[in-house]
Amino acid sequence: MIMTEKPFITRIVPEEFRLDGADSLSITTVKDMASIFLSKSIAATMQDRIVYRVTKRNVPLESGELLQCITEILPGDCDGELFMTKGHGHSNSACAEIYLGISGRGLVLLQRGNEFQAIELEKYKSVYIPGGWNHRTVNVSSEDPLVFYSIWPAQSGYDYDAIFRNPFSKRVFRDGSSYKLVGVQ
Ligand code: S6P
Ligand code: ZN
Repeated sequence: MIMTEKPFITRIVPEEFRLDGADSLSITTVKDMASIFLSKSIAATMQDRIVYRVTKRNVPLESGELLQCITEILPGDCDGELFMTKGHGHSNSACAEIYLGISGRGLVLLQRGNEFQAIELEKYKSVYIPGGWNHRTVNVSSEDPLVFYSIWPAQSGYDYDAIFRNPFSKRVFRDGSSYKLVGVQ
């Protein structure tokens, strides 16, 4: 079994919203989320818009190891539905996760069966996501990016189908200078 042997550091680069020491960058556009935003027709007209960037530090995907990343969700919306991550569950449903707000204002949507919660995320606030809860993050600011740090077990895995098997009960839309949660039929 290959494990991380030596201590290492990462650092959040101020105003660049990325993790120095990360070894992967992924960029998600509206096109990548065509099946996720409610308005498929408007999504089709803004396919190249970047919704979020993730810089992640990889480690061996072994028990005991920890992954970490910075997610930057840009301000914006698709026909009023605020920019957000795709959302997922962990393939290994025993695995929890911690989000720590770095800057901006957001909401963490959490769904387990019929249970739904929306928890506000802001600078220096952490949200503990227990295993078994699907999670998605929404940028509720119309001006600033939402930036947060995540740390989770390397053996979590990503289950992106989980949000289709058990959709979030609410979506988040712009409401003037604020936001509103709208129930999904
Ligand atoms: C990983 C953790 C985050 C998300 C990232 C992007 O377990 O929850 O790092 O991967 O915020 O979201 P998503 O839903 O596209 O993976
Ligand atoms: Zn996760």
